[in-house]
Amino acid sequence: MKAYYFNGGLLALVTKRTTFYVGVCLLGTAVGCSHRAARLEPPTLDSAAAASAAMAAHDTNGDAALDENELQTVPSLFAARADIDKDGNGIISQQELASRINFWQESRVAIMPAYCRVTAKNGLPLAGAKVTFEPEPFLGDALHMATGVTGTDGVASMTVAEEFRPSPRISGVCCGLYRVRISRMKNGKETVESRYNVDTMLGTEVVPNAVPNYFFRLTGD
Ligand SMILES: [Ca+2]
Ligand SMILES: [Ca+2]
Repeated sequence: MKAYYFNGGLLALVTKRTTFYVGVCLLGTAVGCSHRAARLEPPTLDSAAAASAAMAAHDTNGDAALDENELQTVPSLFAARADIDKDGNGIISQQELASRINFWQESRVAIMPAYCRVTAKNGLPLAGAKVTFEPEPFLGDALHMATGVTGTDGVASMTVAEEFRPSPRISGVCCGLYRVRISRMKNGKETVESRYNVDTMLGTEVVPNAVPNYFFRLTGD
């Protein structure tokens, strides 16, 4: 078991990557743990600027909110809409998005483990697929792309590049909104439909302190 320490006293405990349904345990302090703490800082995001940029890019009718039709163009927000739409009116307002970004920041979680399970149309694990989490452009350049490759169990352990990690032993993804691309090349050709990679309709939110499992079934229909 590995322990990841976060500045501010939050701790996630994660079992080995081959176990998809891992547990995340949150502790108010690191008291009682024998592992050595690594000081990590979460990326700094300007929530107001990011929410404004999201509206500039996707609010086509100019009402400072994203309705269901507009959300269809932002896979990550569409996937996370139930959690971000706090007043439950079916639209994500500029303020609701800014509040969600503040929620990531206030969590003080610097990096979260993330495990993706990918299955093919037949429901079986898709091995050898490259999974990419690409930060939504409206979040600016503070977040970094994360990648992983699925094993025979269809599970990929996602991480940012080593240069963005405080230690090679610490891997994971920063909290945020990501477009998800899944690619599996064979003999130089892409075997996964474009709507899962170059024209992706997949997205997700990496939520602080949530169970770090992400499931993508490529339905092909
Ligand atoms: Ca709108
Ligand atoms: Ca709302």
